[in-house]
Amino acid sequence: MSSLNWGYEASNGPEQWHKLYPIAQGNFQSPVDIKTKEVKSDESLKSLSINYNPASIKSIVNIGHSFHVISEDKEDISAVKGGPLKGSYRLNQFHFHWGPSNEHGSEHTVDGKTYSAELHLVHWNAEKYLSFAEASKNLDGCAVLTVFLKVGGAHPGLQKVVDALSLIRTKGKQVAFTNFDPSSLLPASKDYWTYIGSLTHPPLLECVTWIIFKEPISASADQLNKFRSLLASGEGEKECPILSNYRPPQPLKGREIQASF
Ligand code: 3UG
Ligand code: ZN
Repeated sequence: MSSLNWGYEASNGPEQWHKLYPIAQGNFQSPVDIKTKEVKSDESLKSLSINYNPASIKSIVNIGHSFHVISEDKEDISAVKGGPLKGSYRLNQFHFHWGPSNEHGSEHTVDGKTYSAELHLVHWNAEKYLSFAEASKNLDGCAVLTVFLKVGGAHPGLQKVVDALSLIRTKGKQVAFTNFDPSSLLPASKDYWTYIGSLTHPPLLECVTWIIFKEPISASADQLNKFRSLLASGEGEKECPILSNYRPPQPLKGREIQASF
């Protein structure tokens, strides 16, 4: 494994990352298992204020181990504040994690239960820092809103994303993806758990206030299968589908998880 080719295979996957990224064994790593009996209900947690503007969404790109839907990074046209957050956090991109079948795929788990996939809406503290890169070097630098996906009815908002995947089938492909409302991917209930942790893949920086919605959204088996039809290989290379891109839960190491409810 070189710093350029970490991945999710046995040879370059989560069990190997610590060799190049020693922080993989740090004290604030993500994801974690949420043990609901150990969670503290926190009355002082304010309600979240989520303000997304469909005009902030610009493009979708295949990055080889996943795909990102990219939000304009210029101003706070799409941002989240309140809840456990001090200040306003600007949307940078959103992406999903999934597994080889719908049995596994989420990164966080709830009382040991895994979901089929997990959505991450990634934000950075633009009130305090100048860029995502700078923010990610600080414990209060980033905030990731997280939504679990379970198999059920097709999700209309997700379908717009899924329909774009055929245009970015191979690594490095990027196309315009505009006028999409990220709020369409949020569950009805805004009840959440929150804790301090890390990015879930290299560089694994400990910079994230995780905000995890309790209520999952549904996605159809067809929609989830289309995640697995994306390729990790470039155009003209031997086809290699992205079957799995989740890290399993890491030790909590004394951290507390709070509930908003
Ligand atoms: C993320 C997450 C990232 C990363 C990562 F942007 F959102 S996650 O939401 N899965 O925790 C990054 F590593 F794990 N980065 C951002 C990748 C390298 C560049 C900076
Ligand atoms: Zn992620």
